[in-house]
Amino acid sequence: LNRMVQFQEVTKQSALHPKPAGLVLQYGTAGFRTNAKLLDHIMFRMGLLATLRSKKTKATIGVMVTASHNPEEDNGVKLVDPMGEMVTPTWEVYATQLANAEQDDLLASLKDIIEKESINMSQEANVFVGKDTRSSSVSLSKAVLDGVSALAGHNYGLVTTPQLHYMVCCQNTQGEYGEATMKGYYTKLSQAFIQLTKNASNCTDDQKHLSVDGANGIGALKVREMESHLKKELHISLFNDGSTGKLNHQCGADFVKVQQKPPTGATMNSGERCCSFDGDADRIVYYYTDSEGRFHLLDGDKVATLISTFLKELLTQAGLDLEMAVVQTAYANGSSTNYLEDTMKVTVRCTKTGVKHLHHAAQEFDIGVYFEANGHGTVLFSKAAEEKIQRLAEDSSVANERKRAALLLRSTIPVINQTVGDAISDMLLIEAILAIKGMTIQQWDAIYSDLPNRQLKVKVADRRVIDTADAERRAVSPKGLQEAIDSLVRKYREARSFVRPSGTEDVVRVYAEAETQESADSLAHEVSLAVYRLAGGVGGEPEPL
Ligand code: G16
Repeated sequence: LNRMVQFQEVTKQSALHPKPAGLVLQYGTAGFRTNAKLLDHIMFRMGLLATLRSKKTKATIGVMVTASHNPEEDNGVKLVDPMGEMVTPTWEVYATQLANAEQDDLLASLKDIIEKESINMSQEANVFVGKDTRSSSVSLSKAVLDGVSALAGHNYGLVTTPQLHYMVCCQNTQGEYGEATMKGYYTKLSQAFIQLTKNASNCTDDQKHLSVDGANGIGALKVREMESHLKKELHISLFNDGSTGKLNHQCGADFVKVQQKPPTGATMNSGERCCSFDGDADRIVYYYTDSEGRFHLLDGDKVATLISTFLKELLTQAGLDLEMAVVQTAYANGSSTNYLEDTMKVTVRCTKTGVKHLHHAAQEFDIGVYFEANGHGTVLFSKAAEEKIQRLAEDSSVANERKRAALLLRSTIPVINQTVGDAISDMLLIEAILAIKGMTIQQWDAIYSDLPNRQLKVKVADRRVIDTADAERRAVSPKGLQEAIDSLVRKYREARSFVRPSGTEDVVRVYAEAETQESADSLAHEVSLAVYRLAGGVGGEPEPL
């Protein structure tokens, strides 16, 4: 009977969230993403699916309503699995199936998933729902809750994406990872930060100052909430705080990374350290302008290098034999990969775009540092690694440099949000490392020099005609495209280029790097033309830069 009542409720509620007939959407790189007007039924159905996933795993599941770095008019939804990671790929397939079932087939599609996964419908469910600051997020998160409503749910309201991942993990580890409240999150991270920065000597007020671009989004609100917990150990000047500007418009991590220029709204003094979050605060990039007014970007690759250098030095000093690797994607600047492999001698892995792929690869190591060049990433410690560090830190026979290194490693772990990339947590970690190493942003930038690069987008009729292999570094279809790219790349020194269909926008992305900016720009343009001609471009041939 219980089950029947539930299904009746689904039918009743789903009528309030009807699917536009014929609309087909895919669960992409980070969930569903499109114009907010097309998403009401998707949200309702993801509420249903999250409830099923919760019953199946007997654990709390998260649903985050956000379109992250995409424009304010867009929205989207990502599902969060029990340990705070992205939902497992088989369930992405269910998500697409459920999202695209026509209104009359919804119940059948739901039952199909219940059967395939042998879900016990009388099992209790718990779903955490969060949303970003987009105006559409209010009604869309209500639609999610309607989907969950037959069962139990917890609405966190406004949170950053990584905060929601964190809450889910805390809840499912019965508090072992932390307390599943906002206060718990701020307290854990800020106390760890304060503890860690005690190891920095002679830190001046200037060095404690950081300018933060909040992308006019949720990250800005949450940095404000965090500040009082930091006990003046970090002085933050916040701009693009959402009070006037539009979300992600001419600001935020994606804008800064792709445009290679400062966000609007920034008041930057020369040499000053600044960073940008994206619209749901799971990415961060740093930058400064030099005395000649030149802009210097420190992207996810530079962040990964800084963090892995810091950790590797400590591991050596502590005499700990733990295998550390850095996980990147095809977008990683060639100079960063060379530096990591040849100079630092760390293992480097390359995966497809999407933090879920990097996260899994990083889990294979004692310590896995993963960052996409766009600034999305974190550090994972295996249980065994955490235990080894803990034991050494507690060992009273260990002294001096070894002891200090072990204690530092131990205090580093709780600053990090290991569930997913987190701009706030990454910011605290980077700030702590710079303070401890007594390093300026210029010194950090000088670790290696980026190869000039360019990212472009090409509109095509159907981006699915592009198929890639080798972690998206080669195009296997359409025919002739990879050969065309190869011959264009050969024209330039130190050049590399690849193309891939975006999973969050209806475009094909083009990346090129080369010895000079002129070469990178012209290679990117020529590859865009090849995509346009061979993959069904629309809207006119791409113009040169
Ligand atoms: C999402 C993913 C990232 C990915 C980015 C761009 O970021 O979480 O892993 O790099 O989309 O993906 P694509 O090139 O496929 O459009 P976010 O910050 O928007 O959630």
